[in-house]
Amino acid sequence: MIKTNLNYSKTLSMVVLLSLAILASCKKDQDPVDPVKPEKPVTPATPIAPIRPVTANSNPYVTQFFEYTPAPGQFINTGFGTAEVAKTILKGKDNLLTLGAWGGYVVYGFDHTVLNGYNKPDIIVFGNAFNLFAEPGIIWVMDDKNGNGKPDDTWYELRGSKYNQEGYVRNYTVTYTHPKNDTSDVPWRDNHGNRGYIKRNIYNTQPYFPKWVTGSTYTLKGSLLPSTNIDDSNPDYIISRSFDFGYADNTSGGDKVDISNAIDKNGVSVKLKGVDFIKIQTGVLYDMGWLGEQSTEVTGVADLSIVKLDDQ
Ligand SMILES: [Ca+2]
Ligand SMILES: [Ca+2]
Ligand SMILES: [Ca+2]
Ligand SMILES: [Ca+2]
Repeated sequence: MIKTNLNYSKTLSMVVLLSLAILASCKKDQDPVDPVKPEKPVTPATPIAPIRPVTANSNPYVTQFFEYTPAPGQFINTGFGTAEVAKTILKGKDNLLTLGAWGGYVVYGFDHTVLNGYNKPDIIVFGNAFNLFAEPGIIWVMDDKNGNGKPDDTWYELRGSKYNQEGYVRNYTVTYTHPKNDTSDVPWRDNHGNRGYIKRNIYNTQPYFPKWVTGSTYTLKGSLLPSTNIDDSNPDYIISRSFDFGYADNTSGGDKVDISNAIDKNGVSVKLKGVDFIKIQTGVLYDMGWLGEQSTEVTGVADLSIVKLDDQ
């Protein structure tokens, strides 16, 4: 508080000094005028999140697991879709986690603050995308503003190439309903009046609705990406192209994203010095026939400034 007040006084005195300087530069034959007062009170700057610097012991990969809330999907409740599996993603990129259909997400933290390097990407998210088979996921970041080590501050979406393009919807929600029996498709409805099913396939016979979700429904929230990447005109050869940039599970070899693309809930750019937490969320809602639902996968998340990559 004291610091904020000091900053406030400092800012105010800067404004007054500046006003005086402008006055001093005016011609002497002008009438003296009162020092210019700002039209609005100067708002103290929002508190700056504490930076946890990189040290010799810092891990380039995420080291903390906070939450796994997938949407229903063909690999949920299997060795690719439980909270236990989500933990195996930490400190490397050797395991595979699926987030299920649209809106499913996972939250991780770094053991240091990932700084926003000027004019360059800062984080790499590894998935299992390959040529003509992308399942783009939206990446959200958070700085630990209150410094308590928990992701309880504000999430900022990282704007990717489909931001504000046709088919992109912010403040989107989907409610999934527990089917009457575990061998049924999972019904969903969104907040735009659409309905559908996360359909079962012959390859995966376990329940697709997360077993640990209690209650008959749950609702996921986020931003919807267009499904314009998918071409299922030939059901035997369904393809799902990569978007240009900015999403998880989008290109083979990992997707590099820039913290400078952070936007707030109104879509306004946010300047972040660095981030401590990351959330990855399936972005496309689409049933790809025998291939199952579009579902983002994550195999690892790393700080580009300290990770050693094979291609570097
Ligand atoms: Ca950057
Ligand atoms: Ca916090
Ligand atoms: Ca998938
Ligand atoms: Ca995938």
